[in-house]
Amino acid sequence: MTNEKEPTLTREGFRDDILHHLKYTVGKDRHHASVYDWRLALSYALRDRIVEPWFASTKATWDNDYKRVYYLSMEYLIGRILEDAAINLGLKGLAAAALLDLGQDFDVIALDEPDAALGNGGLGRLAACYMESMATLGCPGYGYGVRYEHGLFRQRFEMGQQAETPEDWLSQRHPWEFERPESNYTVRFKGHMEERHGKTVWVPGETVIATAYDTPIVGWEGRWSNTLRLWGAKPTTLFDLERFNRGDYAAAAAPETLARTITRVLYPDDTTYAGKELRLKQEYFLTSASIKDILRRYLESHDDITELDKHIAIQMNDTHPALAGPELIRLLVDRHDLPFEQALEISQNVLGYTNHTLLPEALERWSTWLMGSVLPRHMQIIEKIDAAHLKANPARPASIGIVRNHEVHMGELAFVMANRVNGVSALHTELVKSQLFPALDKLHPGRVINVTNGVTPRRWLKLANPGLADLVTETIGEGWEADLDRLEELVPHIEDNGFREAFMAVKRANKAEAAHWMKVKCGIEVDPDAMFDVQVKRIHEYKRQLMNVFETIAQWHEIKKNPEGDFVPRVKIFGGKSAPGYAVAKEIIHLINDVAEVVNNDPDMRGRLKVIYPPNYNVTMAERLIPAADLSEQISTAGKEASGTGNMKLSLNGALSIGTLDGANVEIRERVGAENFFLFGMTAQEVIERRKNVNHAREAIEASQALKDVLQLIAEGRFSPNQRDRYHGLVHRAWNSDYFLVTSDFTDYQRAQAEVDAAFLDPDRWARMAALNTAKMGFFSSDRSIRGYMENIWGARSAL
Ligand code: CBF
Repeated sequence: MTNEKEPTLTREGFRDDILHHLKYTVGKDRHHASVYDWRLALSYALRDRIVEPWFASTKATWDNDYKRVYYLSMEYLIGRILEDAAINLGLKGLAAAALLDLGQDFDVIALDEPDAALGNGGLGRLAACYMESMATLGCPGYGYGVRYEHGLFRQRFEMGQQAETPEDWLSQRHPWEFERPESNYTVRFKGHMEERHGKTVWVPGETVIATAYDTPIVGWEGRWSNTLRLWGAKPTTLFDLERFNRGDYAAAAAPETLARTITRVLYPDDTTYAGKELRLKQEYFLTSASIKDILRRYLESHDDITELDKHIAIQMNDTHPALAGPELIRLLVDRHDLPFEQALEISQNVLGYTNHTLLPEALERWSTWLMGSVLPRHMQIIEKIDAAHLKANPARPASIGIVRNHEVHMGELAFVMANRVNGVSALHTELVKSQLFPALDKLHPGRVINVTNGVTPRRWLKLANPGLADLVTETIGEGWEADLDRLEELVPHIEDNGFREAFMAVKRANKAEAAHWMKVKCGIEVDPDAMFDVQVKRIHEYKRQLMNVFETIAQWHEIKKNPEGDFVPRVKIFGGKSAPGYAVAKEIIHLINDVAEVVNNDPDMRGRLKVIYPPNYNVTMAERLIPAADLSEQISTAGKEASGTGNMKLSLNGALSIGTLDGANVEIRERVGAENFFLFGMTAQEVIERRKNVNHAREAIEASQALKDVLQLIAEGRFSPNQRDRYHGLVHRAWNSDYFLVTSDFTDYQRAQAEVDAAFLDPDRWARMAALNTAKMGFFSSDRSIRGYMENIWGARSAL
C-alpha cells in the first residue's frame, strides 16, 4: 500500500498550513509568536501530513486482516520527533522554505523541541528504532509503553559529581500525540481472591485507569504509519468528596495520588520496598492495559478467541513486560472461560521474548510475597505455569523453576511463556544459551534464536549527519535510506582520492561544528584537527569508562614526563549518565571530571590532550557527537555487553572502533575487516578463566609500570587535591577485586591505542578505514533486524 504523493502540496500551501495552526491551534498572532509557538504550528502542520498515511495504514490492516505485531516496552528513547518526521515525509526542504518565507529558521525551531527520554539507554533507543523500521517496512504494528510524566532525569555536574533533577518534557504541549480518553482500562492491584460459584474471583484493593495517548510513527517516505500507544494513569474516582468536605484533603486526594505516582517517573529507584512495589505496579500497568487493548481490538473483528495466535504476535522487550503471559492467561481463563491448558498454549503461541542482558542484577526477580500481595491472581497463575512446565518436563532441574527460593524469576517466566526467545547479537545469543538459560535451552532446543540489533539509518545517518548523507547520495544515488546494504556500493569509490577527501571534509566540518558546541556548552576550546576519541553510553562498570580514564591519565603522565615529545593530539569525549543509586558509577563520573579539570588546565597538555564531558547525554547530544567522532570506544568486558548499538551508529558515521570481542563488536569487525578494527582484550571465555586466578588484578598491575603509576597518581590525590583520599576506595578495588578486569586488559588496550595513534598519523590510511566503516554498515540497519523478527518470530508480512 503506498501513500500517494500529494501533488498539491506547495511551499505556499505548507506556509498557509503553518499559519493556520499558529492562529487556530496555538492561538497566536504571527507577530507575537515565539519560537515555541512556531514549533507547535510547524509540528501540527507536519502531523496533519502523517494522518493520511496513518488512517490508510490502519484501514488496510482492518480490511485485509493483516497479522498485527504488538511491541511491549517499558522504554522508548524517542528523542526529538519533528525533524525525523519531516525527513520521513520528505518535507524537510519544503518546511524549511515555507518557514523562511515566514522569517523563521527551521533549525532554530527544531532545536527548541524537548528530547523525549522515556528510556535509560540502548534498550529504549532500540525500541524507538524498531518502531520506525516497522513503519518503514509496512509491518502492521503497535508499540505499547508508559507515558511517564518525567522521563530520564536531567544530569548536572556539581563540583564534578552527578546531580539529578527531574526531566519535564510534558511541561510543554506535546503536539505529536492524540489523547484517547475513550480508550481506557481499569487496572487492578492488591486485594484478595475469592471463590464464587466455582470461579476464582479477584477482588482488587486498588484500581487506576489506564488511558491511551497515541503518537503516529511514520516510516520512510510516508508509505506506512503505525501507532505508539502510551498509557497515562487516571484515578478511578476523581476524589473522595465526603472526606474532602470533612476537610481531610490529603486522604480525599489518595486515588489521584496513586494514579499520578504510577506514571510519574521512569524507573523509580527500586532500592526501597516502596520503590520495588511501584516498579512492579508500573510493569503490570503497562502489561494489563496493553493486553486488554489487544484483545478488545482482536474481538472487534474476530469471534473466536482460540484463533488469537493466528492473528497477532506480542513481543516482550526484555523481562519488564513479562507479566504479559500471566495476564493473557488470566483474561482467557477468567473472562473468556478457556481451560487453563488451552489459555497457556495460546499465550505461548503469541508471545516472544527478547533478552537484552546477561547481568544478573538486571534480570528481574520479585519476592513471592510482593508478587502475591500486589498481584494475587497472577501469583496463582505463575505457580500454575511453573507446575505445568514441570509436569511437561519432568527432568527439569529444580534450579531453573520459575518460582524458587521465594522469588518469581521473570527471565524464566518469559522464557517459558515465549515461543521464541532471542538474543541481540550472535555472541550474546550463544551466551544466552550456554550461560544464562542452559537447562531451559536443552529442554526447548531451537527456541533461542538470534536477531542482531540494528539502528535506523534515517535518524542515524540522514538526520544526524546530513553532510555524509548527501555525499552518499551523490556517490551512489538515492534509495540507500531504505536499503542500507547499498552502502557497499561506496567501496570502489574509496579508491578515489576525491571521494576520500570529500569524506574527510564532511568529518572535519562535523568536528568543527561539535567543537563550537563544546566551547559553548563546556567553555573548553578543542582543536577540530585533533582526534575525537568518543565514549558515549550509560556509565557502568562493565562498559569500563574507568579503563578509558586510566589510559587518559597514563597519556597525561607520558606527556608530563616528556613535554617536548611528539604526541598525537586527542580530545577524549565522554557522555553518559549513571543510575542515581549506583555509587561506583558515580565515582567514575567524578573521576572523569576531576581528571578533566587537571588535564584541561595543564599548560603542558595544550594541543595534545583534552577531556570533555558534557552533562546530560541524550539522543540529541548523540546526534551531534557521533558524526564528529574519529574513534569509537567499545571497550566492555567481553561477555557483558549484549550487543551495543552506539558501536553501530559510530561506525556508520565513519568512526573507527577500538574494542573487545563483545556483543555486536564481533559482527562489526567481521564486516569491516580485522585490519580496520582495533581489537584488544580477552575473549568472553578468557575472562571466565582469568577470574579463576584470585590475584589477577594484582598480577596485572605489577606487570605494568604505566598502570602502577596511574593508580599511584590517583591514590596520591593528584586529581583530587582538595580531598586527597577521595579515590582510595577505587584504587583499593582496582588492586584487590576488579571484577570487570580493567587492569587485566589495560596493557593490551594501551597497545591498541598506540596502533590507533599510528593509523591517525597516516591521514590517507585513516580516511580509507573510516570510509570503509561506513560502507560496510549496511547489515546494521534496524530494517534488517525487523525483517528478521517478522520472518523468524512474528510470522508477520509486510503490507507494502
Ligand atoms: O539490546 C539493546 C541494548 O540493551 C541494553 O542497553 C540493555 O539495557 N540491556 C544492553 O546493555 C545493550 O548491550 C543492548 O545493545
